[in-house]
Amino acid sequence: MTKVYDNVCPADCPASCRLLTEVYEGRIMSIKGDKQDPYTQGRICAKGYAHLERVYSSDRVLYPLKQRRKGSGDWERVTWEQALTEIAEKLISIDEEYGNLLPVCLDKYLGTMGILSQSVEDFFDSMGKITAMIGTPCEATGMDALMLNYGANKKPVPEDMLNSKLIIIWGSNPAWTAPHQMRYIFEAQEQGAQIIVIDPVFTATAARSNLYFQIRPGSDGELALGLAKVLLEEDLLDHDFITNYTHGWSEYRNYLTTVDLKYITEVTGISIDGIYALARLYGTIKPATIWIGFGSQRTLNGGQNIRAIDSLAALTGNIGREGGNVHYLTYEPWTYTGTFKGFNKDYNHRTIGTGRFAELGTLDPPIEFLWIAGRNPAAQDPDTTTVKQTLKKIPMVVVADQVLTATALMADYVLPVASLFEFEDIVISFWHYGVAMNEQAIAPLGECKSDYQIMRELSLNLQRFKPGFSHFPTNLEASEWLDQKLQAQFYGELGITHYRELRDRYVRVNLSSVPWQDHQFPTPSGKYEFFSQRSLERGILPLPIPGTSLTGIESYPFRLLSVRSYANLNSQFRNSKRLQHLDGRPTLFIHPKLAKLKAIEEGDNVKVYNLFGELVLRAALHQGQPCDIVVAYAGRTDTNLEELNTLIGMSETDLGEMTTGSKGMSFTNCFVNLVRMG
Ligand SMILES: Nc1nc2c(c(=O)[nH]1)N[C@H]1C(S)=C(S)[C@@H](COP(=O)(O)OP(=O)(O)OC[C@H]3O[C@@H](n4cnc5c(=O)[nH]c(N)nc54)[C@H](O)[C@@H]3O)O[C@H]1N2
Ligand SMILES: Nc1nc2c(c(=O)[nH]1)N[C@H]1C(S)=C(S)[C@@H](COP(=O)(O)OP(=O)(O)OC[C@H]3O[C@@H](n4cnc5c(=O)[nH]c(N)nc54)[C@H](O)[C@@H]3O)O[C@H]1N2
Ligand code: SF4
Ligand SMILES: [Mo]
Repeated sequence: MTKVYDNVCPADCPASCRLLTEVYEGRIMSIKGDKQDPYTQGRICAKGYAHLERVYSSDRVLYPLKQRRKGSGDWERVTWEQALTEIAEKLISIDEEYGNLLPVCLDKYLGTMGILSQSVEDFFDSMGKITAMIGTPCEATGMDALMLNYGANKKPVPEDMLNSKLIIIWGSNPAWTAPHQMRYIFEAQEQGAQIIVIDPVFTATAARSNLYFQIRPGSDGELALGLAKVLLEEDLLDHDFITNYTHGWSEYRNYLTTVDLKYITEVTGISIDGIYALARLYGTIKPATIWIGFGSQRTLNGGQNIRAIDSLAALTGNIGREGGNVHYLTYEPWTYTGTFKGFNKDYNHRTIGTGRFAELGTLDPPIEFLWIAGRNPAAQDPDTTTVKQTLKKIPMVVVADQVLTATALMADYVLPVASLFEFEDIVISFWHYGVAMNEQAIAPLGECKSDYQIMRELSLNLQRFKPGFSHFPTNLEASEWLDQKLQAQFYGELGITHYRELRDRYVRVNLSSVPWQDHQFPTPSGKYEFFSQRSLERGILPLPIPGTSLTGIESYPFRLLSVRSYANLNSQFRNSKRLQHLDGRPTLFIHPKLAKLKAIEEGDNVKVYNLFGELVLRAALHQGQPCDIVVAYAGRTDTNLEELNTLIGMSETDLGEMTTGSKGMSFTNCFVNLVRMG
C-alpha cells in the first residue's frame, strides 16, 4: 500500500517548503510539493525534488566511520558502541586533565532548520562550560545594521510585497535563492509595480526587472548616499516622519550636502542620470519597499552600507506602512521555538566567532575536541586551507553528517545522520513564519540516527562511565524531548497542546505583518537613528557613512564574486547527479573582453589564483558582470575537488557582534588573477 507522508524541506532557505512523500513498502517513490502550502502552493525547487535522489545516493554515510589518519581516506567502519565509547572517554579524559571542558568545542549551524537538531547545543550545554563557535556565516552584518537603525529586527510578511508600487531588490537573487517569492514580485509587477534590481551581476532576477543597475561590489553605501542627496536636493523627503520619528537628521543632512555625486558615480559605476532616475522613482512612488539581500552585506563595510540603504526608507517615510519598509531578516519567529543558540551573543561558554579557525588553533587551553554538526567549514568558511590545517591539529574531530563532506574528510569520526524523511521534526520558516510538522516517512537507512538520538546515546555512555557528567536526558524519546522543548511558549501561541496537532495544519506564528506601524523604535533615542551613538561605541562612524571599498592590486586585479547557483544549497546537493549535471563543470564566468585579454576561450581550463591558493575552473564567457569581475558559484569545488573558498581570505565586516556575538565575514573581499591552462 502506498502511503503519503507530510515532510518539510529543512534547508536554510526562506521557503521551508512542505513536501508530500509517497512511500511504498518502506521506500520513497516520489516527492512533490503540497498544494495546500499557503506559501509555495505546491511548487518546490529542483533541490526539493533532488532530496529523493540524495536519500538513496551511494554517497550517503550509513555507518559510523573512523579515520586512521585525518585526510588519509583510510576509513574503518566501526560500531556505534565503539565510536560513542571512544568519544565519551575523550570527553571525560579532557575534563580530568584540564579540570574543565574548555578544550571541547562545538561548531554548529543550519544544515537543517529542524528544531530537533537543537538537541546538539542542549547536550553540550548540559556538560558545563565549553568553547562554542558563535555568530553566523550569513546575515550577522545586516542584522546589526538594522538593529542600530531601528533598535530591533523586524520585517514585513512576504505577501506585503503585493502592496508595494515599487520593489527594489538590492543585492539578492531570489529567482534562484528564494524562488517562491518571485510569485509575489511578478504579481506586484502585473499590478503595475516597478521592479528594480541593484546587483553587480545581471542575474535571473535582473532579467525579469523593469530597471537594472549594475553596481560595483561594496559600493552600495555610496549609492545610497547619492540617492539620499538627490532626495534632499529635490525635496522628496517625508518631513513629518523625519521630524517626529528620527534622530540625527540635522547631522545627516549636513553630511549629505557634502556628498559629491561625481565621486559616487566613479565608485558605484552608476551614472549621474541613473542616480537621479532611481532617486526620483523611490522618492515619488509610494509605497516602496527595498529587499535588502545578503549579497550587499558580505563586504568589509557591509554594515554601514546596509545602514545607508535602510536610511532611504526613513527619508521617504516608507516605514510602518503597508507595502513599504525593508525586507531583511528577523529572528522573531524563533523566539517561540528557542533560537539556534549559536546566534546568542550571551551564550554562556568561552566563545569564538564562527569561521575563525586560525584563532581556534591558538586558544589556551587548546582545543582538544571539536564536534561539527550542520556545517561544512572546510568548504564554506573563508581560508579553507587554514580550516583544514586546524582540523588536522585538533586531537579529536567528530563530524555528524549525511555525506563525506570536505570537513568530514578531515575528521577522526564521522557519525551518520538520518535524512529529513527518517525522523519526526518541526520546522519554522524564518521568512514566512509557517510552522510545519515533518513526519517520519521511512526507517533510517543503514545505521543512521537523528542528531537527537546521537546526543542521547552519547549521554548514556557518559552516564555509564561517569554518572552526572552530562545532564542531557537519556530517558526521553525524541518526540518527548521535542514536546517538552516546544511546550513553553509555542503551544500557547498556536493554541495547541501537542505538536502532532500540527499534522495537516497550515499555521504560522502570528507576527505583525507590517512592522513599525506604532513608530516605537527601541533605540536609545526612542527614534529611528540616522545618528547612532551605539555605532560610535563600536568604533564605526555614527552616521551611515561607508568606508572606502577595496579594489584589486596589480598582481591580483580581478574581484572574484561567489554567488549562489539554483542547483546547490551552499555545499549541499553535490551528491545529486541531476543537479550537478544542470550546473555543469565548475565554472568561472569571465567577461569576453577580459577573456580576450587573457587569451581565454569558452571551455578552456583556467587557473584562478591569489596568495591564498589556486583553483582550476572551466571558463564560460559571459557578459553579465563587469570586465574586472569574475564570478563563480559559492559552495562549488574546482575540477580537482578543491574548494572555492581556498581563494577567500578571512576578513571581517564592520558589524555583526551586537546581535550574534561575532562580526560577519567579507566573502566579496577576494581578488585574483587568471591564466589559461589550455
Ligand atoms: N539555490 C540556492 N538557494 C539558496 C542558497 C543556495 O546556496 N542556493 N543559500 C541560502 C542561503 S544560506 C542564503 S544566505 C541565501 C542567499 O541569498 P542571496 O542573498 O540572494 O544570494 P547571494 O548569492 O549570496 O547574493 C545575492 C546577490 O548579491 C550580489 N552581490 C554580491 N556582492 C554585492 C554587492 O556588493 N552589492 C550588491 N548590491 N549586490 C552584491 C550577487 O551578485 C548576487 O546576485 O540563499 C539561500 N537560498
Ligand atoms: N564563498 C562564499 N562562501 C560562503 C558564502 C558565500 O556567499 N560565498 N555564504 C555563506 C553563507 S550565507 C552560509 S549560510 C554558509 C553556509 O555554510 P554551512 O553552514 O557550512 O552550510 P552547508 O554547506 O549547507 O553545510 C551544512 C551541512 O549540514 C549537513 N546536514 C544536513 N542536515 C543535517 C542534519 O540533520 N544534521 C546534521 N548534523 N547535519 C546535517 C549537510 O549535509 C551539510 O554538509 O556559507 C557561507 N560561505
Ligand atoms: S531548497 Fe528551499 S525552495 Fe527548494 S524545496 Fe527546499 S525549502 Fe523549498
Ligand atoms: Mo546563508
